[in-house]
Amino acid sequence: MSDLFVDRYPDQARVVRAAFTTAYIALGIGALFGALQALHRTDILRLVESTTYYTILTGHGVFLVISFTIFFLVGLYQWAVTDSLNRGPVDMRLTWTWYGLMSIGTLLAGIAILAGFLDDPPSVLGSELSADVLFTFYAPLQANPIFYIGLVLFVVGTWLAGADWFRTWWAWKKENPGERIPLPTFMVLTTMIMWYISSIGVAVAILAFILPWSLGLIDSLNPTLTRTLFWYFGHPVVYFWLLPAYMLWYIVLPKLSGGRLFSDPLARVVFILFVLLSTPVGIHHQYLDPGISEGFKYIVMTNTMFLLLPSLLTAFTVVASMEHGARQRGGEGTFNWLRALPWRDPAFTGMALAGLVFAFGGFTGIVNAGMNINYLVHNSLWVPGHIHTQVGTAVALTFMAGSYWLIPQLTGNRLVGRQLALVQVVLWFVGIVFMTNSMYRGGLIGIPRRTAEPQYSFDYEIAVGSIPELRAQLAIGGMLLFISALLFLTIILLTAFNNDSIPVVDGTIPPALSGPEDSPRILDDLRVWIAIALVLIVIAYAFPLANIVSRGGLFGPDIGP
Ligand code: HAS
Ligand code: CU
Repeated sequence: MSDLFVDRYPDQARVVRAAFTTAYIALGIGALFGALQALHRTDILRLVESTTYYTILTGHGVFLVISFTIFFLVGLYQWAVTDSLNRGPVDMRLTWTWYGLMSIGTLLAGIAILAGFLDDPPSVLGSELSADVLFTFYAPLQANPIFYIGLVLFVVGTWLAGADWFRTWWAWKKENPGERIPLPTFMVLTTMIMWYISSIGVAVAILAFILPWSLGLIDSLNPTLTRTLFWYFGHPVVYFWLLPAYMLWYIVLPKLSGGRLFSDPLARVVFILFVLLSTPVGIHHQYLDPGISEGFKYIVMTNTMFLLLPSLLTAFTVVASMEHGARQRGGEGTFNWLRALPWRDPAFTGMALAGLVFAFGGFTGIVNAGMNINYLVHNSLWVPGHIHTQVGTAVALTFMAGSYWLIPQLTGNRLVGRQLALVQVVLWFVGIVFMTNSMYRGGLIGIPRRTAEPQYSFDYEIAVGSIPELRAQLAIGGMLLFISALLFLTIILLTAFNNDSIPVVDGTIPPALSGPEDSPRILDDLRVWIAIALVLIVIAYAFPLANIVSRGGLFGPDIGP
């Protein structure tokens, strides 16, 4: 029997392919919207009215950071659990159920958003079908109920996916008593624990307040409360996008570099730290919100600074693994080993460039997290700069690079156009450098985010360039990213149909240099970490939430008749 995943687990490979296909379709739509925005904002080409800009902006956000990232995640995690436990799910019907729920949810939310393009949208469930509420969708912006119903189905789908993987792991545990959890599965389980704990926030916000309000069942809500519940979920969700990329950096990148993961125990500690610290930090998105006192914001700032630790540990472990690989390949010297890395491999180069960009995005995250300096950058174009280096490159480029390695194993087909794939990942890197450089600099001089009409056409000379120069950079960068996304989708499509070929890819994962046996077993005792995580959340949120509700009421202030 061949070693290929598709030959060992044909049924599971089918689900992973389905999830990836949905992710790629979302990527295509999101990328198109991104290109339209870049040209619109910079006033280079305006294909839509400025009011429709917000439909496009919502679609860009939702299709990319909710559909693309999370469908890729479930595909990747399905692969990781199956491959590392060496067994399929307990019941494939559950697997297809979560995929189905997530797809129906996406379809409903997508239809609600796209209806914004219609001149005369139909009325559904008592209001006009539209959802121009941006990907952060908190009140007072209101969408048609269909949008929220879609989101709820989608999230329930992800919960069932997690249940599916936990069930598979429990079955494996019975068959393999006393064994350590294989690292990829450990990563899946810890990510899902973080997701269960944090997505409760958005579920409560939607089911208890926003959906009834949009259906007309209640006529007011407390916006600070729904915003706080949103951000309770809104920070951890960024790690829900990031952790599958981390999985590829820890599991696949060391191998592609020609070596082995430096330390399995450190990787486990990193994922545990994300379980503990991802949630009690959400208020760092609300430093400028009135209604939450400074003291609570200060606690959250401290937590956020601690949360840098797992990423700094990752920088160390992943680069150490790359260096080990380079030295196995004959690399020498303090920095010269970098030249021994397999730079002609698009999967490797894409992930390495994504990591490099992530370092810069991480530094801007530290700027965001500072309570005082946040006042300078909040709601400016700096924030989309941060978003595009983080989820738009660290995550998206890693997923594309990872696809070049995974798709041949999932289809049994050889990757089409390896050279072109290399061009594609480099093009993304160049595009993002142009675009985010412009966004960061524009943000620092006060250009706002989320507007179709950034009124900055006056002749404002700054030391390093002018407004027209910043605009040109943004537009050029945006176009390069769009071309790169199209190239990626073309390569994947051609590969999917490249049937009569032999895939030349080795899907085996070598063991870590320092394995799980070098770490205490308590790392695998997930209950301990869940308990500590919950305590930290109570400390960070109990008082602010009580405060917000006591002042503004559960359903908004009682302002009388
Ligand atoms: Fe953030 C806003 C703080 C990480 C996403 N963030 C956002 C928003 C998004 C987002 C979408 O404190 C906007 C939300 C909105 O619409 O309003 N963020 C942080 C901090 C981190 C951070 C402290 N963010 C992320 C990640 C995201 C993401 C990851 C998506 C995936 N962020 C904030 C704050 C705000 C914010 C405030 C609110 C701003 C405002 O005012 O609105 C940290 O997790 C970052 C830690 C990272 C590092 C980097 C370590 C370096 C590594 C590289 C290794 C190198 C390799 C390659 C592998 C310290 C790991 C080597 C290559 C060779 C060639 C050798
Ligand atoms: Cu955050």
